[in-house]
Amino acid sequence: MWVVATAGHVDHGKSTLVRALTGMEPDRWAEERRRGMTIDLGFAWTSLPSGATVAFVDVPGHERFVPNMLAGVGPVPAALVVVAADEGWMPQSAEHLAVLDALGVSFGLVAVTRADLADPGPVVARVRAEVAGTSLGAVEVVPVSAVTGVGLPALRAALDRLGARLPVPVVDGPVRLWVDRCFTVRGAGTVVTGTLGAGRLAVGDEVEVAADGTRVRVRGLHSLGTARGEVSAVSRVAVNLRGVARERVARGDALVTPEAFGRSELVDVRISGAPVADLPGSVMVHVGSAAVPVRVRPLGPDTARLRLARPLPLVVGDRAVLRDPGRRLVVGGVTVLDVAPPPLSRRGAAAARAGVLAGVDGRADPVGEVRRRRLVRASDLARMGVPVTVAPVVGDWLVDPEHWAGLGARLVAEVSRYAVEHPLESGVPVEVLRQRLGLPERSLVEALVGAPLRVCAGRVVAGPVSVLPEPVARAVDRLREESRSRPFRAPEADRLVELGLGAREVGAAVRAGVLLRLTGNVVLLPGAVEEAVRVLAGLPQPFTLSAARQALDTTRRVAVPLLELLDSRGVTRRLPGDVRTVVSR
Ligand SMILES: Nc1nc2c(ncn2[C@@H]2O[C@H](COP(=O)(O)OP(=O)(O)OP(=O)(O)O)[C@@H](O)[C@H]2O)c(=O)[nH]1
Ligand SMILES: [Mg+2]
Repeated sequence: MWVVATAGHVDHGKSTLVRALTGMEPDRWAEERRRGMTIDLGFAWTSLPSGATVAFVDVPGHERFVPNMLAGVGPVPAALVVVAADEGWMPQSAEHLAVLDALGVSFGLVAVTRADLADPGPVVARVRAEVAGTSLGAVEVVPVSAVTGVGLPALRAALDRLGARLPVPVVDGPVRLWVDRCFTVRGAGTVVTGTLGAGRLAVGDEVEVAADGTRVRVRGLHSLGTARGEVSAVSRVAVNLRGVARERVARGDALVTPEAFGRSELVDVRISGAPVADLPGSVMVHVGSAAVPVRVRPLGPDTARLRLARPLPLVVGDRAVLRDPGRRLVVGGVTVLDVAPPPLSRRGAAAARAGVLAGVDGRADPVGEVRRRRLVRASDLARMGVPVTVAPVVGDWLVDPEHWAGLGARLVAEVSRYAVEHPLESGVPVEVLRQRLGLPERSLVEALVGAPLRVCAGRVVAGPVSVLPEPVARAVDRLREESRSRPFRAPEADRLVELGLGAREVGAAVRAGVLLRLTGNVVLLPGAVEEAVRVLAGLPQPFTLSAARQALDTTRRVAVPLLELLDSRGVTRRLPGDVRTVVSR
């Protein structure tokens, strides 16, 4: 199926043409039929000579209803522009064309309607000229009369040619269905409709209401008035939702594949059609079927940061329209460049950001995106609409190679620095390195470690690799758990045996640096020594063995060799009278 939206000035014959092509009534409301004027979006469809189905989203042409028009064309990438032969080019002909251009719509054709009322020739020429400079470019222009039927076969053939040029939809991709209508059906509940541009929906699927992330289940599906078990893009679709109150969903919301989209309130964009400096500070942004107030913060000559009044499931490359509702004026087009931009808190950050954005064009650029972000999760990148082509360094973390090399160098430096700061410890806790390098996860530190450094029992240590047998590593882990509350209570000999730590195993653990031997089979965890110094330094100086023992909450069995070790390392000094002081460092 192809979906085409109409566009054009009020009363130029859009709805009449859709009616003539489809035999269906696009003006759904009694008020519309009474006034002979489209107010809200209409939907109709027909088969073309090729056998393909084309569905129309018929929009209102009246100036007052431009927001409805925007909701109709926003999610639809092809347009049927209508201009009346007897009236010619009019204000909303121009405004609707500006909207299509702002959205970057490049597939379309023009019908010069009411050709029975005036010679369409001059209007055909004018329209060609107006359209040529827009994203639509050179389009077919077909004169038609809905009254006499002249030109309708040619228009059908032209629609077929247009449809054949439309890009093949990504059916395996995530769904983002912009809601253009929402209503209740007695006995079925809430139904929303929209144009499914990518992906597929099936009855029973779980989808997310983008506005608040609520998960809902698809209870039923209709396409072109027929119940369906599954619907693939491109398609008009009506989705019956289970357990959602009618008030919870509205035009401008989107149903999305769970977890597949972010919610952006801050986006960096390129502006077309007007210098950024000329934009009003607050306008409406129209994207998909949504219309949201935004604050515009100029960055570069054609780039800006938009702050949205409510979050939207935007992706890089999304096109949107900026409109000033007060002046009823389209003020610019938008291409989304970044849906999760960095804060601009430092001085000069805005100018620097403008420099970065100058080199970004809204096309998915995974390598550039990783370079700019330096470190990013593949899943987050995918949520921004950027396909992941870069291999992760660990888990789903993608890292810019240059940044990674820099981190590696810093890691080595931090390990050396820590060794100087903490001479009694063997190695640096991975968590300490994580914090010093400002990394979000420990696994990244571990992935950074390379020879001659290695990770051993939660620490990055230098030296030859001595592989600790798995059972020994596990036993040391248990020991670490057990001694957490009383770090200076060395495990008794029989507890070591119970844990499977015989003399040989203890020896291996000591060599690997995960246990510290005070004497014989009196062992502590390496961090305990450092902690002991801290505790002892807090005592009134000098202190006795007994005071040290009590402060450390341990026994003579540990306290005696521990203090001797500290003496030998010059951390404590033994004074006459069997007292000690901590040597200030
Ligand atoms: N003679 C003649 N009249 C036409 C033709 N097409 C439309 N009309 C008339 O033009 C008037 C407006 O037509 P609509 O189809 O309602 O125009 P529209 O563009 O849908 O208008 P809005 O939706 O309000 O923007 C109606 O009275 C139609 O009967 C045509 O080809 N020939
Ligand atoms: Mg109409």
